[in-house]
Amino acid sequence: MRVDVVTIFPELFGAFLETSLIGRARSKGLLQVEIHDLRDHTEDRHRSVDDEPYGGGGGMVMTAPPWIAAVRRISEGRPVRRIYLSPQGEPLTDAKVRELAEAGDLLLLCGRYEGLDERVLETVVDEEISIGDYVLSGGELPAMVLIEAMSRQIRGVVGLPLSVENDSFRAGLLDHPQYTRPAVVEGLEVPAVLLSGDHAAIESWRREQEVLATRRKRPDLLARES
Ligand code: 9WO
Repeated sequence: MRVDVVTIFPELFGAFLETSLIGRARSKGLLQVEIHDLRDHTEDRHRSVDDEPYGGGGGMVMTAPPWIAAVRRISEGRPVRRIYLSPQGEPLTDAKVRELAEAGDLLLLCGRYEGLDERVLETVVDEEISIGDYVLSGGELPAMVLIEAMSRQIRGVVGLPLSVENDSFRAGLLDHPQYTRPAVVEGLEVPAVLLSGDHAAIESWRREQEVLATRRKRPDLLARES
């Protein structure tokens, strides 16, 4: 899968793209990520990308022409889903991540300031996605969240297929608690069943813990199931 990203802060993606999971996916050829500087698609001497909002109100709005030029040039002649990351978007869920990971190539628009001129959305954006109900300073972190979540769903990216299969949300439940050495921490022991060697008992304990954790921390997930 190929993901193109348009931003005025391309350097924000450097360490992210080189690090573990994403770096491995890219070097295996399973994921291709191309970062584009919006300013490379401006026509004026100052490479400007923002202007005052019509109607006043302060702050700055990103102008339409560089965005329209960038998106058209990058997606020319191939099918690409063009996605704007914004708080006004459709909420990102596990199901949506899986859908996008299988959808083919994507182009992510990372806005800044008070957002994009609405005519960009009307002409070169297919959908708007939100990673949660809060406002950040731009769409770059949400783009990285989306890329990382999708990359985990691409076959061969995560080492053991089991570790994705067992992920939280696969069954609509939260994960069970996890323990590793040492056996005692601050006087707290590991649940005895995990040391029993009884794999069936361990499995049923884990399933029970998943339901208990979900009921206690995210009852809305159980309500959604039934
Ligand atoms: C900034 C602002 C300042 C004064 C009054 C209103 C305002 N709205 C915004 C705003 O929403 N800016 C956004 C910054 C414009 C689009 C890029 N930015 C962004 C994306 N912030 N948060 C996101 C985001 C994206 C996806 N999921 C969650 C948050």
